[in-house]
Amino acid sequence: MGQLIAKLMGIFGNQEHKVIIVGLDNAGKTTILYQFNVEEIILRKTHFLMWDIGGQEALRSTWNKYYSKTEFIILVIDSTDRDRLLTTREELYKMLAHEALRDASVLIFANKQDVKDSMTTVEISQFLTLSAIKDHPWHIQGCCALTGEGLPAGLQWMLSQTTAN
Ligand SMILES: Nc1nc2c(ncn2[C@@H]2O[C@H](COP(=O)(O)OP(=O)(O)O)[C@@H](O)[C@H]2O)c(=O)[nH]1
Ligand SMILES: [Mg+2]
Repeated sequence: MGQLIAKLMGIFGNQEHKVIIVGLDNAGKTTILYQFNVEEIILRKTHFLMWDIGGQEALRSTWNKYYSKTEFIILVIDSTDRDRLLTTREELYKMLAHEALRDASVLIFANKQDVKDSMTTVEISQFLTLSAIKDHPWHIQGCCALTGEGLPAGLQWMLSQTTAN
């Protein structure tokens, strides 16, 4: 369980950042990781270790085993899946309350923006009440994992967070 997907994106000094990718099954996590291959240039000064820890219900209870030393949580959302946004919301707040994730920044990918009638980032932000999250830096980015659109912008935000502190 929990497949280590290490993407070496270049190493700058000893900078190494652990990223966990979470989200319900079918959100687009695997597709996003596949696209990250093309992000080497943008991120060549930073080395992100990406963990895709699976999203099926049975796996979600194991997420906390992977939290230690995590600097970034990438939460991938299927923006077409209105029915399960509540579940995502519950999982998000559970994670944010976890001690091991106290210092983690959260990047939310509102994926599948190419699909007509998908929820917008504004709708998702409101539903997840992101503006109420004061104790973690967070950012929401619309994307399409199939084309990669939006992914560089999300990763740039992560990069800006690594240099911010
Ligand atoms: N239309 C559309 N389909 C997507 C997008 N990202 C992923 N998918 C599809 O959604 C399904 C689940 O994607 P996958 O990466 O396996 O999700 P995971 O379970 O989170 O790893 C696959 O059929 C993907 O092709 C997207 O941005 N747009
Ligand atoms: Mg997958």
